[in-house]
Amino acid sequence: MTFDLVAQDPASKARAGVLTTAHGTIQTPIFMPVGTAGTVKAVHQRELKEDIKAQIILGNTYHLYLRPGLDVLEKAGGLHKFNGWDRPILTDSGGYQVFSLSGTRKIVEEGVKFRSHIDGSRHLFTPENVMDTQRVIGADIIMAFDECTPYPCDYHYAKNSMERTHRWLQRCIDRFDSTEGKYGYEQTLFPIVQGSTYKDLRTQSAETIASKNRPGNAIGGLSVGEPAEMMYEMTELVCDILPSDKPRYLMGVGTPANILENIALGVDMFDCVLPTRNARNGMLFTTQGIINIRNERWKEDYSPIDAELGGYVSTFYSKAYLRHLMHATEMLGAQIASVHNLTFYLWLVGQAREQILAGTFRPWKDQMVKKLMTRL
Ligand code: PRF
Repeated sequence: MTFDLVAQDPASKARAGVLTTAHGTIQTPIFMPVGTAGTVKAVHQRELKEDIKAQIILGNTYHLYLRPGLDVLEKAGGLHKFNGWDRPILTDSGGYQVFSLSGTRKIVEEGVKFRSHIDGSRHLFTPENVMDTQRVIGADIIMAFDECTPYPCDYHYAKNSMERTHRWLQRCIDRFDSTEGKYGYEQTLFPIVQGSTYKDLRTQSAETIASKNRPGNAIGGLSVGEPAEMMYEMTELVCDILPSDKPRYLMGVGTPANILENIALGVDMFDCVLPTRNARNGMLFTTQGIINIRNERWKEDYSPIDAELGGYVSTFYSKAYLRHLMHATEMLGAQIASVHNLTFYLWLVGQAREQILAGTFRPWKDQMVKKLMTRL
């Protein structure tokens, strides 16, 4: 994997780059649609490519390991072959899902013991077996096994957890470096900065992660309920320590405004369930601001969902029709809303990139953040 920086905004820390993986290139800054169980919910591959213009999608080790399981994935030839997505894929390690999804879990030095949220069966994730699992899934970028601390988190818990995440990281690296990809192409391991909302811990974690000298780095443990200003403070501190010639990935972020603010601080990659999850509840992100399509206000609004955004679903279908589908709990409603929101997210990061290349990102961002936060 290689990363080439192509531009730097003069009035912020925003950068534009090109990330090259075995399954193609990614123009950064980029947003990665979340495809937890090997599918971006309610979205066809063809729509992902042609309408949304996704360049990379995310999968989850936790879900794929539990279902369909490693045998099915390995016999398919990996996740790319299984779901038909031939562009880059990144998998999260399970270090977050195991905490947010499984009912009972126990953290020990060895790893995390947990019960499946599907059938209650017992499992153990360790840094080693999580690397092996991600080798079987075959994503281009794989994530280290970490613990994402909750917010708020007391200092001693955060410190102990971070130190364990660092020990786990070394075990991930040892396993990753002594194994090979199963399908003949290169995979890359990204380590993850933790440290909760404590500046000294974040500094220590970012320095530790930077010292591992991997091709890319991630920032975890943020957007877990802390105020946005606190998240930006942590991102800025960490970005200033992580090497500038490597991509920086902020995990699980966020709203359109969060994404623009973090791009301004030097983040290159994002993922979040927000555009797809909220779409299914009727919340749409548009070029005019945020709308709840279920509201009475749109009942007889026959104008396109978002004429300015363009793209197939956003210009073809009207607000009134989508509102009707949502109220009738028609599946097509979830499909249209998901494609629209993802088209918007990919458009937004594409615009950010254009503005960085033109040297006008900072003023554009300030004005855009205000517009996008408007609730219509
Ligand atoms: N760690 C991992 N995945 C994540 C996170 C994390 O801290 C977050 C935090 N927002 C989202 N996804 N492994």
